[in-house]
Amino acid sequence: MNGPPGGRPHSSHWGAFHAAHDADGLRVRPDPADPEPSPLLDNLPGFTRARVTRPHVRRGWLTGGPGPDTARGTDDFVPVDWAEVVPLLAGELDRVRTVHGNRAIFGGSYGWGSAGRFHHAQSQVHRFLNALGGYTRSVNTYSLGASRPLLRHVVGSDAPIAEPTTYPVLAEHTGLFVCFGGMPAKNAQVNAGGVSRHGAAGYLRAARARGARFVLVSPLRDDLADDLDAEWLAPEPGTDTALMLALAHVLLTEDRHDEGFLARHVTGFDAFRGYVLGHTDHVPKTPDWAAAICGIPAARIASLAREMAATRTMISLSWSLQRAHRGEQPLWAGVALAALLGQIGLPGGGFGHGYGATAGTGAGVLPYRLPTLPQGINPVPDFIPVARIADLLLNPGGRCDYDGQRLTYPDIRLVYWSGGNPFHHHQDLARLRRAFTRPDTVVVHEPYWTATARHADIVLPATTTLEREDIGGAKEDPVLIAMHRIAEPQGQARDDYAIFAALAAELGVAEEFTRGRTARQWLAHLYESWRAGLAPEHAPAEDFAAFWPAGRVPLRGRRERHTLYAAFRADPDAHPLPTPSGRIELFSRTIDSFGYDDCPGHPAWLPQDPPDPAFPLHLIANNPATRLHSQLDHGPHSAAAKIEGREPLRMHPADVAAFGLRPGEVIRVRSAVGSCLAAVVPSDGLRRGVVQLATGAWFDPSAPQAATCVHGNPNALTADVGTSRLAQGCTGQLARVTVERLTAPPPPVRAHGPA
Ligand SMILES: Nc1nc2c(c(=O)[nH]1)N[C@H]1C(S)=C(S)[C@@H](COP(=O)(O)OP(=O)(O)OC[C@H]3O[C@@H](n4cnc5c(=O)[nH]c(N)nc54)[C@H](O)[C@@H]3O)O[C@H]1N2
Ligand SMILES: Nc1nc2c(c(=O)[nH]1)N[C@H]1C(S)=C(S)[C@@H](COP(=O)(O)OP(=O)(O)OC[C@H]3O[C@@H](n4cnc5c(=O)[nH]c(N)nc54)[C@H](O)[C@@H]3O)O[C@H]1N2
Ligand SMILES: [Mo]
Repeated sequence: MNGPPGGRPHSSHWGAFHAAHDADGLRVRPDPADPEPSPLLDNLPGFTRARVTRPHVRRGWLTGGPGPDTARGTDDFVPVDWAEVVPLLAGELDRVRTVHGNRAIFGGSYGWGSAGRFHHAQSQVHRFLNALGGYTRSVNTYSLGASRPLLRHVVGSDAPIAEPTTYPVLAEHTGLFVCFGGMPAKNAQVNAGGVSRHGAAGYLRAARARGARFVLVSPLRDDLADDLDAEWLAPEPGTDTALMLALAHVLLTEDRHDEGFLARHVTGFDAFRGYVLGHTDHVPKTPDWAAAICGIPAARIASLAREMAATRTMISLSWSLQRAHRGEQPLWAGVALAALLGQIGLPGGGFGHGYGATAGTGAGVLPYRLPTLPQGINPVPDFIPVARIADLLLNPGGRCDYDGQRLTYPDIRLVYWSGGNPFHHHQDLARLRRAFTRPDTVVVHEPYWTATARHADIVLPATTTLEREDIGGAKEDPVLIAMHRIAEPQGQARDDYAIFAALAAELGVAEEFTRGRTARQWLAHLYESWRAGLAPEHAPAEDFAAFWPAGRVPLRGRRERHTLYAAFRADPDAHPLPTPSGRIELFSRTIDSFGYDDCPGHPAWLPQDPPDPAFPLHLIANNPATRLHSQLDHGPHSAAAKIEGREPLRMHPADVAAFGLRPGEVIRVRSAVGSCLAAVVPSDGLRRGVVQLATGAWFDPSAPQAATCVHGNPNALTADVGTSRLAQGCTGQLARVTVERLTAPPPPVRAHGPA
């Protein structure tokens, strides 16, 4: 028996656990050291369902060969053997790189895949494609598409994301949390790479017990835990920038801003002040002005600004704020507001970006890297901002503005996806379907018959982590976990590594890809070379032979008490920020020089599309409480929240009545882009006029006459446009919709069934 009784050690993005698998199914026991294990663990027993159990090739591709095909996504699949599919795919990869060049291969393959340092699907696919001569890649993420490019200009790096002030410091020092977009407990269940101790909620409770106050600024009340007794201010979605500018207006006109901090630590204050006071555009950003936009009373805006100036205040800016049209602005305005308060660099003050977004944000990070599979070198210079995938496929040779550059889209002939689900993560899925008809060949490695697998030509069955061995760890977590095999591979599923190794052998690059190592030898190699490179005070005493049966080793040196920008505050000349000015840039000459009207040189409230009476409701398409993205949507915990198999749409009871709907009824939600079905759940935890439909229900276009998606995937409704020309980030968080009753019984959901 390996590991403690009750199963073997393993890990996931939502928690560490022990598990055993036998004829009765999967039994999962959360890590005993975890103070608040995530109920997402309850989805794991779903891992045997909806599986791809052998390689499949789309019939039209098998008979007609590679080429654009509108049947992609509706055609049927032919099961084939590994011995047949490996040379077939190797031949196609070779054809594309020889005839069209490596830039014709899109290998960005964005997605979270699974926890585990070696079988990390992105590292595997990138390493493989680099061994073949490279690929067109993607930059940035759907999580933080606007943030990273913007923060590089404003504070010079992504330190607010990577190393925010840690929770123990907040729990001790913060007097007032003003949380734009909340700090949702549902999201802190998850951490990229894993989390063995869920601590965020406990630290916030400790702050509350000490007397800290919480103000939640969000259209949804459950974006902050009930036990924090928060005041709930529910703005119109997408209007936080106006609210922040009005808070700044109060600080400036009442002389509550910190002149000393602004003089020493900030550049561009004059430009920002002139804009806020209305000197440049004759529109003073007063509380009355903002109240008309965001719906929060002017008097409360004014009093909140005074409270913020009088207290040690943490301005918490959620990641969701920037996943929207012009999403750069609320983040930049939030930084500007914090700069005016002058508490940046003080314990518990300033701003944070992403508290509650993941378990790791604020937990403190290790000062060294974890074992990582090297990806090799990609000699192809072409890239896209990640959310421009449909544009790329639809417009070969087309142009795209991005962060001062003008990119040209390569002519993509082959798309390779492993560890991601674009038919989960991308917007306007009907348009993505059209985009996926354009390449010659689409290859997908998947454990499950996701919509992405169904839109491929070649589908290769991948193992889940439960069926293989790996090393689990994250830079915010205190242990490295030996992820033991829990179950045998389903059907003919193979590890991504084994699939790529077979293709590499066929293509003559086996040595480059595998270095002659088995998967187990790679684990030992990655562990030992990592351990050898660590400082003695950090290096684990255990060698691999001791680590593996022990199931875990401690990771030492995590910076648990850290204050963002403390050194910069103390001496901005000795510790300048990596911006052109060395200061926080409230006006950026660089951004200004790009001449983008959708992202000017300072934070601004940019004109919005006028409300369309045909789509009177704001849709919030946020990250789901009951699963990670689309993963294990067929698992018991996710399934339990559905109604008649449809995703729940939360709606204010007054809106339910106004639209003449019944609780639990399956209805159609429609936007200018498409429609989906969903089940009505009344809730007074939303602002009126706002509806909420989480992401992650598997896209099911099986009955196009009823709706673009009959299951409830909100990306059937969201628009495929970038945040701005600066960052081109994902804008999937918000959409304008309407709801309507069905005139016929809803068609069945087939998303989790066989292909
Ligand atoms: N409308 C809207 N859309 C959004 C968002 C939003 O707020 N609103 N949020 C966005 C955000 S922040 C993100 S990060 C994205 C998430 O988008 P994704 O990361 O693409 O979503 P996942 O469901 O995690 O997809 C991972 C896929 O990898 C597969 N997989 C798991 N392990 C392995 C493996 O070992 N090998 C292989 N080959 N496959 C594996 C899983 O089965 C799953 O299909 O979605 C974005 N989309
Ligand atoms: N359980 C679970 N946890 C997750 C994930 C998951 O899929 N499931 N995904 C993980 C990933 S990849 C990421 S990137 C993070 C995402 O972290 P976030 O992007 O912060 O998470 P979301 O849930 O999309 O949005 C948080 C909240 O923002 C609020 N909001 C939306 N629009 C506005 C607005 O205009 N103004 C204001 N003030 N508030 C608004 C919504 O009510 C929403 O619930 O979550 C991570 N954690
Ligand atoms: Mo994300």
